[in-house]
Amino acid sequence: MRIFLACVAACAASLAEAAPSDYRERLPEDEIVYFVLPDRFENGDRANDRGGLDGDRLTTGFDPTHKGFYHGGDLKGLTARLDYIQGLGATAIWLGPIYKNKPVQGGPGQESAGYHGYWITDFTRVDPHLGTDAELRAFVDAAHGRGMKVYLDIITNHTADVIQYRECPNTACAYRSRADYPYSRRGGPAGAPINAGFAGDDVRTEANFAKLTDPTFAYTPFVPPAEANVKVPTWLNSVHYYHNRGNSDFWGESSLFGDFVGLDDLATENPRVVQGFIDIYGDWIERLHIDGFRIDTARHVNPEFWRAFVPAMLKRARANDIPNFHIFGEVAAEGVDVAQLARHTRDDKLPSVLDFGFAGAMSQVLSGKAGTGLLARLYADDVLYEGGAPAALRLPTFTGNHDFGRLAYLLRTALPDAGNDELLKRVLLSNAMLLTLRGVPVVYYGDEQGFIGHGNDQAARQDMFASQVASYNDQPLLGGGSTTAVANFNALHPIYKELATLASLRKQYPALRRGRQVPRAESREPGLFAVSRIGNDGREILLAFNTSARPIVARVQVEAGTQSFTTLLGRCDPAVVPGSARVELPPFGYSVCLAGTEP
Ligand SMILES: [Ca+2]
Ligand SMILES: [Ca+2]
Ligand SMILES: [Ca+2]
Repeated sequence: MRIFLACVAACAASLAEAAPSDYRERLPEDEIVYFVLPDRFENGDRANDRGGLDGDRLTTGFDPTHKGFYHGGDLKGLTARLDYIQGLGATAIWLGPIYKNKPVQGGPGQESAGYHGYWITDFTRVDPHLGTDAELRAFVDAAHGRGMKVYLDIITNHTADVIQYRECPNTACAYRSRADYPYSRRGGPAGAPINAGFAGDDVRTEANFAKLTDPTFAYTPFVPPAEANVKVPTWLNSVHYYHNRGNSDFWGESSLFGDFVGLDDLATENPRVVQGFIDIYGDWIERLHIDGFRIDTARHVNPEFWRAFVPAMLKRARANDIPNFHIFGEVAAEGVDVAQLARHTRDDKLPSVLDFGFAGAMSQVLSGKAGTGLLARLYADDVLYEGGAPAALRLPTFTGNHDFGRLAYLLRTALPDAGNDELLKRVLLSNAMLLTLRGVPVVYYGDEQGFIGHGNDQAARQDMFASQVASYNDQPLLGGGSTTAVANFNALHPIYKELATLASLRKQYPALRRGRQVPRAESREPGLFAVSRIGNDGREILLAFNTSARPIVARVQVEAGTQSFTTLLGRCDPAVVPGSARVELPPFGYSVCLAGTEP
């Protein structure tokens, strides 16, 4: 086995050397994605830390001691760390939004900064905190030079919070529905008639929206004079292109028409808005030849928008010789709700969606709150996606993220009595599942260094470079003696090394990327989960995982034609009875077994 693993590393290295010239030929399911928030990764230029602004943190947004402000990371720093990212086995980078943001938002005492990138004012240029347009180009070129792809994070649902409403100067504005505040009356049914002839927002023509001239149907929206021209392109500065109905309560109609905590919700039914975003993001494809988009808040935009936007982006990509441009949407779903995810591939025609079902199932299965049958059910539902099970091979899978928190944090919360040793075993097991089961694995930066965190959102966005945030630095990392008070780019970290090994296997065996997945074993309680991945050549790879704290010995069904197994990882019993193999796993252990005697 040792000799063989050496071969895996050597083979993978030679593959990687051959890769750079033809990275564009790889299919989306061939990638291993690394998701990074550039502000939190590496500071390559201290001169841009304040984004070219003067003043305190409420002006510049910069305060490296506060988890809600800019910390100084930038594109130059990220570019300098590409060796580290590629060494992990990642083949693509999902870059958090890099467009110019409103530096600081929030009421008195509630301020925080746009360090995360989701509060855009200028959609056409790089935020000065993160660097320059030229530095973004240098980053993309450097990644491409290594055969790595770059996916940009895009937003069309909202801009920064610039528009305010006269009716609620000091409080949050509650959502006002189309029934209670119709487009046809000012400020409610008893108000003056306005917008004569407007046929409703479901008649999505320029002629119809030309009749929606008065935006005071629900609230009286206005832009503070100092921010009158802050948005780019300039059409975005008109309140007419927004819904202006107050804050979403993430329920019913408000999910599409409400402001995301004050962020200005765009009227994405309006053809001018559709064309505006086709131009904005088509231009980024043209300028940088990037390889795909991750779409933020996709479920808060109407399906018709995506049905126009997605084909336009794919066309633009093909015109720029990017045949495998990947687009995946964020449909933030609670728990395991495949129907909701799949709906957005069928109705919106999104090519793919982030697999929130996998994430939801993994936190339950890995914490022992659910048996592995939950995963079996998840995969059985793959047929619901547009394109069925083959389309599910392209779903980006993940176990934690920048919004709801890292898996290690979720497991610690679910298992308060578990020590770090057990937590580490559970995390290592989760990575084996992430890298070998169907879907495109996404590693959230810092997971590979044993980052845990104390919560979600800001608490899950630790610094890779030496942090000054007390509530990050007070926590020992998994798998080593380090904390976030020092830089963590340790290629010898046990989680990093495990991921690199798994990534090598995934690159070497197409069945782990493109092979169909056949269910083999599931359990009502924590215990065995097994599937086979079967490639075009018919050769089987048997994957077995033990989510329980006790050893497992069991027999699982395998292909009738499989006559023996060779160990790729863990321990594989070479002897096979036609149609049945013996599986033996230690607590939280896993095995990857290849049919046949030759690796
Ligand atoms: Ca910097
Ligand atoms: Ca607003
Ligand atoms: Ca919306």
